[in-house]
Amino acid sequence: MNTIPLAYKILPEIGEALSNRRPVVALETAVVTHGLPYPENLELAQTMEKTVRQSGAIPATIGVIDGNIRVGLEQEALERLANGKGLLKISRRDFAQAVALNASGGTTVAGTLIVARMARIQVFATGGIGGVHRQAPFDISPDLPELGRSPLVVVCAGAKAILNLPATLEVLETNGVPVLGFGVDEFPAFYARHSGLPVQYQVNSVEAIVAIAKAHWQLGMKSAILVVVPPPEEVALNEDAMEAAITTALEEAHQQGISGQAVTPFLLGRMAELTAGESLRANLALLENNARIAAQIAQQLASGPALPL
Ligand code: PSU
Ligand code: MN
Repeated sequence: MNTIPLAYKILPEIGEALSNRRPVVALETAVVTHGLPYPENLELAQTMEKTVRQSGAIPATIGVIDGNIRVGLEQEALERLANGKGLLKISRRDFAQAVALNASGGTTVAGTLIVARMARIQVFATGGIGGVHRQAPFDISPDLPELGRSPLVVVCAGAKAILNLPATLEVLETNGVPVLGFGVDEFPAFYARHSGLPVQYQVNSVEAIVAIAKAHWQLGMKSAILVVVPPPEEVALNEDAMEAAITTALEEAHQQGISGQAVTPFLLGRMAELTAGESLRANLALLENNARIAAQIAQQLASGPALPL
């Protein structure tokens, strides 16, 4: 039987940083290909990379270009993902198709975790993770089981508010993922700061996050640590306005028979329209905020002795 050589490329700057134990932060690209409109998506990807650098770490934006799994994307590759046609949304099930058919696409949280793990990156910044869908409780994002098997600190603003958040927290627990609130005791609702759901534990410093992450992995746990950060106050949506828009978007998705991988992009797109761009503004600001915090965590993690991973 023929096997396909795993096409995997890492940019030299990132490879060097990793071998010298310098701080690196992984960034996803499904948010570029399927989460945000052009040109905001490209600007966002560039801003996140810049923020990571300014905060003292090397950005490793992950995606698939012409069947090559890439750790680090040059400007041209990033532009293709932001503005190209026929791009895949790549989670665990989708890599083989992309590699075998020389396709290109953005990696989701699940997809990015798989690649970051191969590259031994320990910190990852994203917006909102996937989770359990409200109308279809059997539709559980592959992000959740992947968090259960990826030893990384993942910084996010909770799970996207379009989801069933209590069920999402339950499935995180099932998968052994500690959920730490950064300066908050409540799970944020992505666009909004409050969900009414408690986090497992509130941490008030980067040092505390790193201490817990190290203990977790030294105990032999293979799962991620989820650090949740509410969106910045100035851009956060009011909870009631957000819920009203979500209800409308969910009804439309149901009426139009949207299913599978298309559900999340459809809902995010409609949210932006229904809130006259406010959800988009919040989304961009929280992504940048998360990139900055992730870089600080990466620095702190890199400053101690190497972990047995
Ligand atoms: N966060 C955002 N926008 C996004 C996503 C996350 O702010 O578009 C993407 C992530 O890549 C996440 C994916 O992994 O949506 C989840 O999709 P699904 O529900 O189909 O698993
Ligand atoms: Mn799904």
